[in-house]
Amino acid sequence: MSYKTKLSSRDVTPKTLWDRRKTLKLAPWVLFQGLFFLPKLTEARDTVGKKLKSLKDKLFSTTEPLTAYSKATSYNNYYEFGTDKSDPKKYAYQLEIEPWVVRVEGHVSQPKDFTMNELLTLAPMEERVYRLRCVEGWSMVIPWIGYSLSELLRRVAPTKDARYVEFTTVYRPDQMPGQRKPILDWPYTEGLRLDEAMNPLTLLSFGMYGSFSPNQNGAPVRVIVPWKYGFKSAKSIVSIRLTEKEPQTTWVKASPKEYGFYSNVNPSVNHPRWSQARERRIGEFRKRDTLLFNGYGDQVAKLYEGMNLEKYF
Ligand SMILES: Nc1nc2c(c(=O)[nH]1)N[C@H]1C(S)=C(S)[C@@H](COP(=O)(O)O)O[C@H]1N2
Ligand SMILES: [Mo]
Repeated sequence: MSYKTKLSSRDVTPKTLWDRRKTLKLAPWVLFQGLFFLPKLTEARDTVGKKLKSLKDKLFSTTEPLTAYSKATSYNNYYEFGTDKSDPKKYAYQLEIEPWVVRVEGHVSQPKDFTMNELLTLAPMEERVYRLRCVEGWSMVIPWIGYSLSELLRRVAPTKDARYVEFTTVYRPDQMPGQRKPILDWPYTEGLRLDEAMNPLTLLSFGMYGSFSPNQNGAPVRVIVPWKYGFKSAKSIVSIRLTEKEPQTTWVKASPKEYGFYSNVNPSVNHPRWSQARERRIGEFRKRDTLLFNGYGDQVAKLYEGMNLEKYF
């Protein structure tokens, strides 16, 4: 395999974040110049990162046209930065992603704090073009970069009591304006059953479109669970805990009638406020039919054999 990285944690610092600091030094001058310089400041806030090398995966990748990078990075749900779809891109630069440590704990034989450098070199990076569908009815096709979460979980050796995995997003109200309001019960947590987490489709992701992910898309590390509604794919993760009991999740706590623990994409089980039968692919005008398990049934339908998917929604 041609994979090689010797990335230091410095490499995770997006170049333009550094540029931003430089730009801020010029702030008094810019203010003096007047308002028409402001768009430039906003531009400099973008946290688009450095290139991140990967091998192209064909097995799991869709060949559908990609969502435009500009759309995928500016129309997001990341409530820690606000509930508006444009808030994450506006405010996510405030999150400091270096240094970063992910604690893997709970029912594992070898709990460990992983540094970003350890995570970035743990397994070969793959580019996987996945669909991600939001429960609100929009979807995107994104070339994510990462490797199967199972690579990480295998290394900590889950014990026989480990049946679920809980993901926790960073809690930093000083850097995340949405966390200063009681929008959700912070920090954001999500969960999967262990066999779902070990399914090769479940991606631990560091980048997209050939580069490290911008903050609004979950930098420096997140999961992508492409057969479930978008909110199952937790961003900016600091803890991965293996548990015996089904973990409480933020959305189930917020509204158990609307959000279930499983949240598998299912066109025949509607959300109380939204039909799940169809979806709008960002960048397209006409709606398309939503597919069971978001089209990943071949890989994941067997996980739910014999389960009533209306009860376990
Ligand atoms: N921590 C955290 N993770 C989150 C969210 C959030 O509000 N906070 N929103 C989720 C939802 S609803 C969606 S649709 C996806 C969107 O991922 P993307 O911005 O990378 O497209 O992120 C998910 N992960
Ligand atoms: Mo979503």
